[in-house]
Amino acid sequence: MSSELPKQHPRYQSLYTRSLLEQGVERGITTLTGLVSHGRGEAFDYLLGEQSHEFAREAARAAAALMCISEKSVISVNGNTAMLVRDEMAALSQASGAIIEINLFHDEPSRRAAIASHFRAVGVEVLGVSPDATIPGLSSPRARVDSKGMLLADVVLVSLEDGDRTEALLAGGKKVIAIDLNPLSRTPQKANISIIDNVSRAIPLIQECYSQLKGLPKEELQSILDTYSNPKILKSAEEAIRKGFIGG
Ligand code: PTJ
Repeated sequence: MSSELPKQHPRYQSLYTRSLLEQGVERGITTLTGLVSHGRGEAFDYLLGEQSHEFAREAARAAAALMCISEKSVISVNGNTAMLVRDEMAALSQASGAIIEINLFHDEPSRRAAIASHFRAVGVEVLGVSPDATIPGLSSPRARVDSKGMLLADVVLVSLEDGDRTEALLAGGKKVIAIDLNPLSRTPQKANISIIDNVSRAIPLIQECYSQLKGLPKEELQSILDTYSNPKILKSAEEAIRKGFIGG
């Protein structure tokens, strides 16, 4: 499908991204609901001018500082992010030592296996192929986790989902970094650090910041976190979306 897309089309990137998710559905990785979620994300991204804003950069820097300090970080992957940012997640995992764990809302063993083999194709082993534990206090299928993964983590990076798991992870004493294009969504509202940006740009942003911050003294990293205000970031993002993107 992607080979048929005209590269000179003004919306080529958008068409390419859609075709990736279409392939994800065909391969049993992405759900049909995932396509609906993507459409909602696209609308917000359009209003943001399809570019990373200062509020996303600031949040990505705080996220990287948190990952630098963290003892054990986990990057959570679902059916959309597996297709959109597999290579970027793999690179961030390699740079930071964070583990990648599958976590699904529409849970099917075949989807877990398909996502794991999609990562294995680039040499990455992920957790969550056969979940053997549950996140306490969470009734949704997202509760099903690997006992060696996010349950033991101090920092969890989540993208594109509803807020229940974030609340349960926070209640379990973990710090949550969220990536979501909708600042009004429950996940970014509840998370400690919310990157309001397209996941395709947000993961490379975190990685870029991580490379810059890695090796800084813990006090300097902590001061980035102490001066960070998530409510301020959410307010700036909402204002940018309400104003809409002009020109560029
Ligand atoms: O693979 P599964 O079974 O775990 O299911 C994954 C989906 C995405 C279907 C599931 O988590 C879901 O239904 O999510 P929601 O409730 O639709 O929330 C998705 C959020 O992500 C919305 O706020 C969208 O605006 C946002 N979003 C969509 N695409 C992107 C995005 N945010 C960042 N980057 C995107 N590319």
